Amino acid sequence: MDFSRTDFPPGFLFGAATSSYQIEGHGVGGAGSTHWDDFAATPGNVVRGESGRRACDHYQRYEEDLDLAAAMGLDAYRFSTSWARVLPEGRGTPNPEGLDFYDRLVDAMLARGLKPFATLYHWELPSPLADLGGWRNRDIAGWFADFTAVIMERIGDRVHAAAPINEPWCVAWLSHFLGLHAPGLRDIRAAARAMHHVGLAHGRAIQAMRAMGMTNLGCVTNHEFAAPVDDTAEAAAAAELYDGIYNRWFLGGIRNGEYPADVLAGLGRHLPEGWQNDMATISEPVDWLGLNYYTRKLIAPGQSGLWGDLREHVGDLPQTTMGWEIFPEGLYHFLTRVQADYARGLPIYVTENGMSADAPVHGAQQADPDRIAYLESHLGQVRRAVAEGADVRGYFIWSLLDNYEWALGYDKRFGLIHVDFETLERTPKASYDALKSALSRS
Ligand code: IFM
Repeated sequence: MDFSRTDFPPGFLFGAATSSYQIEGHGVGGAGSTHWDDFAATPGNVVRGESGRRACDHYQRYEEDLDLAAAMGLDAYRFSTSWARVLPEGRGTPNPEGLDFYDRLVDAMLARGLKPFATLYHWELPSPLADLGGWRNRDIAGWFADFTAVIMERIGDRVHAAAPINEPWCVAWLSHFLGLHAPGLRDIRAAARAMHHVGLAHGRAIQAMRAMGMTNLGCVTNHEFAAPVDDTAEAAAAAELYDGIYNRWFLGGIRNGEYPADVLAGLGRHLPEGWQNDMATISEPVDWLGLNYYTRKLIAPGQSGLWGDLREHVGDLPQTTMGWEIFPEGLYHFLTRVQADYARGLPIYVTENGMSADAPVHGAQQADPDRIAYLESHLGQVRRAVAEGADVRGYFIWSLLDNYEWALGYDKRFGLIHVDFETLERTPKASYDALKSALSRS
């Protein structure tokens, strides 16, 4: 990779990101059942019915994984805490093994000089809370604040930074309107409630952490560049609405205390009564903004004529094995947009960026030249945004390890480190070596 640390502002952090359910192995350590276990056990939802039961067995191999992260020269490690591992019933009595695990994990990061960036929720809702309506139930904000207090009582004194919820769009829209992630609902009222309650839970968690004296609290939203599929006015309107639902709803709530009018026009009548009274909590001040970015979509209106019926098309740019187009300029777009419209003095982190790729083995080495090119081109767009005034303080690669890619099971490989899911052996890929040598360059 053709860059060195001096190409970025002083103190710029390079990191890698993972999440609990995708790597830990939820079958061990007393973790409770999650709605992803239930979703995966339902035929047709997940490739081969795969779950996170064993995953990468990070729960028992975290020392080896953090050794590899530190040896790469990373400054920070973004991880998440599983609600169901800490509170198997979602509420009530904590699982001491779960608390001990995150305690050890944070200490292991610090021992290796890795700054811990914690995310409280990366999608594994405890099944007993799903039984109560999950993200459709307003009470989830309180349950989540209570979970926040329990886990942060244990590790909050040592994490460098914390954010409540990873990718609210996935938690709400992908899972309750599109039905592609747990709980697999396709229902506009459920989606609207989840779109609101996820923000409310975020705000309540920020309040809980502030009350404990924690600092450096942020949010992590995901973003997709939406372009009209053709030059019709209908396609332009569809892309604009897609952008509103995906890219403007959550940051609008969190940073401006208001939802975008174009999305409210369709979703408003499905929101819970009195939602306006929650906006002050949702917009509780944060200290940094984290952006996850991977691709662009070409958007067309759907056939039904119903509000929210939007079709995604793939253009003719090179694609990853997810079928996602590679569009680095999109990262520049979002960094400069967030700087202009939402940051107001807050620093920005790229909290996820990376690609899935199959890596042929050459000798002992997993060759992944496409990933090297992807990372290099996106880092180039970060530099471009920084040169134009965006206050970007760090960049986290998704992901440290090949892992459980949700509904796509173990087929899609995002890691800098190859994982053999039979033997669980870890093998650094060529991208790992390329990054390591770039980070050591002076
Ligand atoms: O694997 C996911 C992760 O859980 C959230 N952000 C996108 C990644 C790739 O799909």
